Amino acid sequence: MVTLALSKGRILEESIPLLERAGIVPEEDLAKTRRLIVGTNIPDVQLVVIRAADVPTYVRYGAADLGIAGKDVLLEDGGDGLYELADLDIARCRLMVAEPDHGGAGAAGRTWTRLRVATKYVKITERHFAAQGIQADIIHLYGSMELAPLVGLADRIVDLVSSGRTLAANGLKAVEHVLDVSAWLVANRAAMKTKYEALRPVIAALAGERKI
Ligand code: PRT
Ligand code: MG
Repeated sequence: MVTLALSKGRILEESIPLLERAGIVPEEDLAKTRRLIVGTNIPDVQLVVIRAADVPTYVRYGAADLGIAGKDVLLEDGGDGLYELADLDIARCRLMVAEPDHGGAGAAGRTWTRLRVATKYVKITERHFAAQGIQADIIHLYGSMELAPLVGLADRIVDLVSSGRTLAANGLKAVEHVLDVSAWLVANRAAMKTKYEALRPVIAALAGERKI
């Protein structure tokens, strides 16, 4: 059995047409089903649909042989035990540093001195600022980073931007580019040795070389 882990949410939306082009047809509508394990038209291929941030963990431990995950999630995870096989060129966006358009609430009444940055991407953000010689205090949030500078929780945020509408709607502007992001096909390192014959056609189909 080959198990492919898919990221829920916006990567899933773009993974569905990718599977279709690869000739892999899920037995249930992935956008609607409540099942977490879904079989496919290929007898030895099954899908698991999980939180985006959990994909590297499933693949690392071999609970899934293959996975589709954003480069943002992979870099933050560190990628131990994984091979990054192919850029699937879906779910494209940019990881950016952003700040209030007009100075913001943080600056005036604030009691802290060091730069405060709110983000879901603690490791990537630490590395980004350290590379510029800036010691930033990183505030770890799980979502809605755009709110943090508006209520004086942080000076800046590091978050994903695609159309730019979310930043604009909250009076923020992108000031630095951190990383170009897209979803990648990843594999468990051990499975690439022990199950290569089974994985090969699935990898080739997903990477767009030939239908399964
Ligand atoms: O539910 P969970 O907490 O696990 O994740 P989530 O709800 O934050 O995001 P989800 O599951 O929909 O997908 C996350 C993955 O999609 C990321 O890891 C990226 O690889 C990829 N991706 C691509 C994006 C975006 N584009 C994106 N624009 N993930 C999030 N966004 C958000 C961004 O955080 C911001 O709030 O969309 C907003 C900005 O969009 P614009 O168009 O207004 O600029
Ligand atoms: Mg979500």
